[in-house]
Amino acid sequence: MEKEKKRPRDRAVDLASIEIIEKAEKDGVRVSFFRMDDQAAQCGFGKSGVCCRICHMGPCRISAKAKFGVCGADADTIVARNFLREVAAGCSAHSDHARHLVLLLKKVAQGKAGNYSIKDRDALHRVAKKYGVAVEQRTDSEIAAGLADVLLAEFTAQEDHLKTLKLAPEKRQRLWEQLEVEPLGVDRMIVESLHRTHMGVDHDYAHILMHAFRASLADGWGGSRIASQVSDILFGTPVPVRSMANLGVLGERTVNVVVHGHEPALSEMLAAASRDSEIIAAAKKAGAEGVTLAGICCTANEILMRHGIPVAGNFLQQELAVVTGAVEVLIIDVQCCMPGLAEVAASYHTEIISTSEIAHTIGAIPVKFTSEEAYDGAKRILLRAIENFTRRDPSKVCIPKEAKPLVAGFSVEAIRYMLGGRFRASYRPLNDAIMQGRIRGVAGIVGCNNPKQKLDEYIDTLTEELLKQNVLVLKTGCAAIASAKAGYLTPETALRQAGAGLREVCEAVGMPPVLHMGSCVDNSRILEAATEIVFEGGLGDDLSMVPAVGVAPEWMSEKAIAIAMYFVASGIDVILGHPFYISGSENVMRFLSEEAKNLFHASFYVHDNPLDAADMIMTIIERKRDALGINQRMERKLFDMKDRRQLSV
Ligand code: SF4
Ligand code: MSK
Repeated sequence: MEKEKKRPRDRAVDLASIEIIEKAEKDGVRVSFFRMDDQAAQCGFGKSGVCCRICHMGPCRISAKAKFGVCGADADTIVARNFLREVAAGCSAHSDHARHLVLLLKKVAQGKAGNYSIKDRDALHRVAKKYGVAVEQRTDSEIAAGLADVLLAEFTAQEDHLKTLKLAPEKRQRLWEQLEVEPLGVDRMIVESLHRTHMGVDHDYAHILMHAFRASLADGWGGSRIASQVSDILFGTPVPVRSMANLGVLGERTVNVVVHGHEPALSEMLAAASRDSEIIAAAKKAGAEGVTLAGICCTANEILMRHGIPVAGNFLQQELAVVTGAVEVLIIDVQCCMPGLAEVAASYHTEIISTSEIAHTIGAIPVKFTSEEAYDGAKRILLRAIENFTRRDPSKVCIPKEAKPLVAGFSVEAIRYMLGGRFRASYRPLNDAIMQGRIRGVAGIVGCNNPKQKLDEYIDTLTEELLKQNVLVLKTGCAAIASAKAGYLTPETALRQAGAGLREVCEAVGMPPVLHMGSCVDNSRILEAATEIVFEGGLGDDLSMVPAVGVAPEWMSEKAIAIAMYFVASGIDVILGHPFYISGSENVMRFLSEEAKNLFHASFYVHDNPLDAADMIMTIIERKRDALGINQRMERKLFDMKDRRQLSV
């Protein structure tokens, strides 16, 4: 029997996406949702992780008939090796992103980086001190040069453990030491992952998985943490900022330039150049009212957090933006940029411009971008978009009306100021609210979209449910954009959904209950916020004791696997909306769900239903509260004026 055809409203929850999926159908354009249908019967061996093509005696696949590959590898070895390779790829993506930023910091220090500069001196000094780089009697350039060298050594260290590990709670550092999972240099950890999984090297699934945890720590406490810190130095530490999200941010009468990918360096320059009087005059001359710069995925998050540039959409909306027929130029760099974009763009006037040396796409126009002349390069791209505006075909244009207001920009520092005020900035009010039970705990909802799931549905349902249950929600990546589109990133809407305790605390300190903390590399900020909670005191002396959970509801990328692994290795339980490709090995599954608990005091849970996930999250949070003894204390304690005053400092 033929499978029932999916309707656009079965594929997405937001009206803008539904409208444009319908348009894609009418225009006969194949976007990811339809290509997913073509892949309907996905390979069972691949899904269960038992397909091995690591050497050319294979490919081998494990089945009831063939329990071993040609070399004798069993399902445990093959599944674990494939898994480690995914983790390594995820770590490499974040870490290469970080490396480019550190190299840019070095160029800035040398005065060789064109219009780039140190935007946030406080961040420079703050980070330098954390890494033991002298700041007294030194110029900013000298500090930046010293810091860049220390951070570059985090990638290349051969025998020393990552310095960034020292930013973790003491108890967690001791645990990593005891388990021998303290990573050496990031590059070494990734190279070693590939070596270990080469044919005929590491065959013990548990040993392989321990290295997967170790490599992931090099990402979470190394690459990702470094990327966030250096971005703050170069582009500014985010503070709360208002903006809009969804395809409706595109302009009917403006030149629409959409940036997509992950690296913030070019988009920072585009943000500045789009306000250049020469560019505005050129746009007007071409018959447009101006230039609209908007973002997709995590580049969107980077320039949203720092400039309030609007967000056109999350991962599965990248092609939909093109299908509106109203995008003059879509600029891509690295990670999550679909190769299908060029084919979709061929049906419209949109030009796809790729700017990363390491990422070319057939059908996209490669434009070399150097830091030395980044501003002029950004202007050239904008002028190209303006020229292309004259080729826009009005008969093909359909811009949905939907765009929701939002507040983003919640860095760890911004949260500290909001909680305590400028002069008494502190996480104390948050810790107190958790101890008193008004906030039950914290959930980090992160990650991508995946056409296997209805776009944003799981993320939105889970967010709504956790707010009701008085859980403070931290967001990054495409999950944050989903919440923006659903209206949860405005304090007003989210507060209406929040339970009484959470609402009371958020109103008292002037903080929304859903906090957008940045891009997927900024998941390190969630770890940092959890670490602040530990340092503040009263909620245990390790991350595993804090009533906090990580969730990746609609994840798809290898980076998401690396993130999930470093959360667990840091002591924070992770709920996945769908499983890893490991079901072919009972041992690997047991190791990640049970043994990890013994080792790291955290593990993985899979729930394909968001309400079941919410139940699991509440169970974990309440278990941790019980272990801390704060549930009993709360029963005895009535709120008094002193408590309230503490919350409003
Ligand atoms: Fe097959 Fe072993 Fe080669 Fe993998 S490494 S392809 S299991 S022979
Ligand atoms: S962009 S990794 S789809 S969050 Fe960071 Fe979104 Fe996931 Fe890419």
